[in-house]
Amino acid sequence: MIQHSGFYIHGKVCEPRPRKTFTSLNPATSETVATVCQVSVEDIEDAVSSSRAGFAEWSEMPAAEKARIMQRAAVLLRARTDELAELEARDTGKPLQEALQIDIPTAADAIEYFAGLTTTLHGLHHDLGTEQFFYTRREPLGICAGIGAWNYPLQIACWKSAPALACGNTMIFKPSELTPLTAIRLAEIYTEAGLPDGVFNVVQGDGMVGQRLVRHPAISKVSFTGSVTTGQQVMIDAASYHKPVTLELGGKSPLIILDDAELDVAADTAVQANFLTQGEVCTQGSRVFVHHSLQDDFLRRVKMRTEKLVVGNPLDRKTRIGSLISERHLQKVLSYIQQARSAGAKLITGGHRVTDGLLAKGCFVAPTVFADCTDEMPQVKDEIFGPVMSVLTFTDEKEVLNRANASEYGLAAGVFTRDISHAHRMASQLQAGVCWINSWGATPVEMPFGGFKASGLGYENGLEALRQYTKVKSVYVELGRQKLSILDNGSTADR
Ligand code: TXE
Repeated sequence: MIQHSGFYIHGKVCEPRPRKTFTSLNPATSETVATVCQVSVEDIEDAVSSSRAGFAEWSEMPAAEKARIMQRAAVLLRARTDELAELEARDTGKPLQEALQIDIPTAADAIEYFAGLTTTLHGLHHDLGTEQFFYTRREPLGICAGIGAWNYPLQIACWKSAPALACGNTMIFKPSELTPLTAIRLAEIYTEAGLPDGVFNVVQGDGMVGQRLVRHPAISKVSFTGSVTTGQQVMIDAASYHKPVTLELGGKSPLIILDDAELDVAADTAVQANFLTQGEVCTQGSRVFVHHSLQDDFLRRVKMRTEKLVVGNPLDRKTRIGSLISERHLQKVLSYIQQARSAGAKLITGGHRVTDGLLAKGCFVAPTVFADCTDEMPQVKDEIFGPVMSVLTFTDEKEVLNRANASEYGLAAGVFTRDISHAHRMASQLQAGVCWINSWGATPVEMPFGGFKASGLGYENGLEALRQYTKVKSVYVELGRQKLSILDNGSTADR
């Protein structure tokens, strides 16, 4: 059934005037899931005015009350897991099973965690002797903009809104135009939980709408998830207004398997690290460096596991590989597969579009593994954001560290070894914001998440996120009489 979706301003869905609309497609079937109203310039002004009013109320509400509202929202969100997961699967093409297990629970985790931190926000008091002291106040920034990507739409909306709201800010959120639906449900849930009107507004539209938010003088901060190029543009636009940005961008992350690794665990994890959400994950472990002595055993295991993954209708619970987000993105992924072949990489499995039966209407690509890869090959250097694993070999630790770090990106990295001291030594040298040891992909909300180099700026999650959404004011207090050097002529007689 085709839905009609508006945007969400001041506690309600808005679509009063005739408006420009765009459609949100289910990429697995090419059917329209919803027609969505694109906001106009006036609508953005309405969202800002509403947010201003929301800020006046929310920033002054006692922290415990804020926490209770956010906790209620987390409970409501969890209670609607089935409905939200299905909507997310239709909007993104990802397997329903994943949306049930990852997208919705981790979205709720974020709201719950930051609800708990709301009452812990505090400044400090510092004595400077007996007559002076200062204290600090951790103040909200004001109206924040959240701009989302299409791979984890609801999770991204929660990773951005939960810390922002916990710190007393309001947020205007713009989901990706490719996945506009669950953000509206989140807004409805917040309202139902008791969030004052205007504290979380959702606007809909393309990059121009995103840019208007970034350039709006009343918006104090931008948190963005998306591509490196757009992230750079966001930073340039935000710089004109001196507004801080948090950027969560792409990656080309190395997963390193040392010669003493437990090979079954490494193979299981490499498959998950590459093929979860059809590889449309910023932390995809797409450069797999395996010690040369293990290559054949590793490839055998990976091939067997990969070929068991069911490519199919995302709504079928057995499906593990769903549809890519769009025909355009599908063509990009297929072009990288072709380039890998032309560059001499050896195809181990996959390497083609899947068009069996009804899948022909969608954007399905078989999970693909290439061996005999070299660092210069296009599929090894560039972020593909699709189900393509490149396996490379190495002989010694120094070499693999250099090669792993020789990337413009620095989002994630991982090491597999039984020697835990060795793993820690390597983690300290890997240029990545997140390093996993004998694991890949876990992003518990308690753990700061952010990229080095071109992969981003700032952090989401963990206590670090609170710093991204507050400013510190220092208040200096004089109890006696200030010593004024400019007036100090050695005598105090005339004072
Ligand atoms: O991203 P864009 P796209 C990578 C991945 C993917 C590529 C392109 O490699 O293939 O990016 O994806 C909004 N000012 N990632 O085209 O264009 C836009 O409307 C403000 C990695 O979707 O960056 C959308 O809401 N906003 C990533 C959001 O930015 C602007 C996840 C992202 O769009 C804007 C997704 C502007 N000037 C893609 N232009 C990750 N980090 O995981 C566009 N937007």
